[in-house]
Amino acid sequence: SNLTAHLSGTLIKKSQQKRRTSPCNYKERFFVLNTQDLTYSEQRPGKKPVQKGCIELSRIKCVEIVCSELPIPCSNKYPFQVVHDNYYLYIFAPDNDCRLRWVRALKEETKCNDLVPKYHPNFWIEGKWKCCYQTEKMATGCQEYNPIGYGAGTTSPYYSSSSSSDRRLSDAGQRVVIALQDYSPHGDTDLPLHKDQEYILTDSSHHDCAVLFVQNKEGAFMVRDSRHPGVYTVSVFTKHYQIRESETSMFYLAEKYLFNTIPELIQYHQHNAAGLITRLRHPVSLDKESSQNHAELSDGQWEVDPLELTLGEEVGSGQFGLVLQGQWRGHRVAVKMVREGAMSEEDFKEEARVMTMLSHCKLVQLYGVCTQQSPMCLLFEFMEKGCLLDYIKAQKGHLSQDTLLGMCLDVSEAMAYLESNNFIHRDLAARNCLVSKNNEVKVSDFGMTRFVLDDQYTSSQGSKFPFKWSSPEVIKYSKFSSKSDVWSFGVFMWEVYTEGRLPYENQTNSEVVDSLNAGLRLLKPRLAPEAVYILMEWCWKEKPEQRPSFTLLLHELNAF
Ligand code: 4IP
Ligand code: ZN
Repeated sequence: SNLTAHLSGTLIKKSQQKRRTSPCNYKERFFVLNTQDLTYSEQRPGKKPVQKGCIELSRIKCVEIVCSELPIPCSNKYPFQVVHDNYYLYIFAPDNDCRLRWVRALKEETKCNDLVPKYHPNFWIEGKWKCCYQTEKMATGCQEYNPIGYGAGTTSPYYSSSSSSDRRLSDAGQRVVIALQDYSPHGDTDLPLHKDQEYILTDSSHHDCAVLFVQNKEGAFMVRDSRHPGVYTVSVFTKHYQIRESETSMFYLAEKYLFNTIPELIQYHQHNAAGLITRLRHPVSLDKESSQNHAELSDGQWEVDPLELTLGEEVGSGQFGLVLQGQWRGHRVAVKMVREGAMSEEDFKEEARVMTMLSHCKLVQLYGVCTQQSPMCLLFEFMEKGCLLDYIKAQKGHLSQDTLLGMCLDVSEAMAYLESNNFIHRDLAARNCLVSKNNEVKVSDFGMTRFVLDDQYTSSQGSKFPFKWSSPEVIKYSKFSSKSDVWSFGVFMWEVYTEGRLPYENQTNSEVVDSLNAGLRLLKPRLAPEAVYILMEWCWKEKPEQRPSFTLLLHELNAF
């Protein structure tokens, strides 16, 4: 077939860095694929080409597109990989069609080889796999390899990939969307997206255009494909904004706020109106099941029947009021009684559904809410040993290195989970973590500051604002993100390793801001190993994008 015909053309290759001393460079080469091998040569004007390399096809273990958000340092922007022997050859095509031609032809020629079951969808760069953060170049892949067709395994519930030559599915009335840029998967259920490739929506509700805003509320929004192919629109109640792409291939709705991916953009505007008529408050879905669920839930699935709840003694007090011990359906629970006027209850009730769905062994579980009575109360998992900050102070001098590291690990696990769910904590600190009967540390009060009505607490001008845990961009522009959580996590680690000291002990808030601006950071706690302090400093990078993700932090901490 014409797929297997000899294919040739000029592409750019990255040096394979076979030796430790190999340079990292990008060279234009003339590639030729025939039935035996893939060769590349240097073309010299007016002279015979000189062959530089030859890869026997039988030695190839994987051929796939590379999905990466990293800037590509050569003029061809469409990377693919040829894995052979113990080497990764990265080749860059000038456009996506060209890339797909090569990938398809190479896959066709190698489909009967001894192939890898899994591959790495992103680059190996600076000693790490960008996809899974493994630090071993020969580490097993993190994504199922699909030897037939390009575009990797289809594990996502939302998308199935289709090749552009196969339009039968779209003829059957399904919706086809086109990826605006490469997207590399961050979790098992994530599907890599390849720029310009078509995807069939198997769950069209998420993008259906003929949406009536059933929830006729300010801030109801949805992302849909517009009438123009490949263009997305965000509809906010009655207004529609087109998602635009900047010259630097970033996405934006409002000019000044640029994002690498559409999910990041949406997440940001869920918290910040930034030029829109309102922030994106209520995602609207046409999915029958979920809207039905929503209806069911609003008359009470996470709604706790006060008759099922037995209240016990007081165990403390929190941001919203008293905390009591209680008993509910055989669980020991912590009941937070919400003081009148302390919480924006309507907003919270809507969010409670999302929050009860967040469930991880290192997160303090929200079981439900009791809104039928006043004051409203929230039911949480009961944590026998109370607040982590008090716990470490009380144990001062008796905490082993393993225990200290374990606390950081527990919390980074919970935070990696929140991060993967695009959920921002906004107030991570030792005082907001709790200790279980088995000494596990769990993260509590995630996202709750959004419902606090006390200005002194929520405004960065306020006296109760958690300044010393806040990143510069939060202090300056209230720009919250998982990366601002990462900053707070650095401070949290510092609290752990100082056994509960107050950060910047003798400094006022404005002195703290001045010293951060001057590039100063908290000093290394005596108990912190050098490697742990390096992680802290990494969390305190001025620019949010230079800070590690929680997935990466978790990985690093696990390696100690
Ligand atoms: C060379 O760098 C070229 O990039 C080679 O590519 C590359 O070989 C070498 O990588 C790298 O050292 P210099 O030109 O600066 O010597 P090409 O052969 O296309 O010129 P690969 O193996 O990528 O073909 P190492 O890893 O072989 O050293
Ligand atoms: Zn990987």
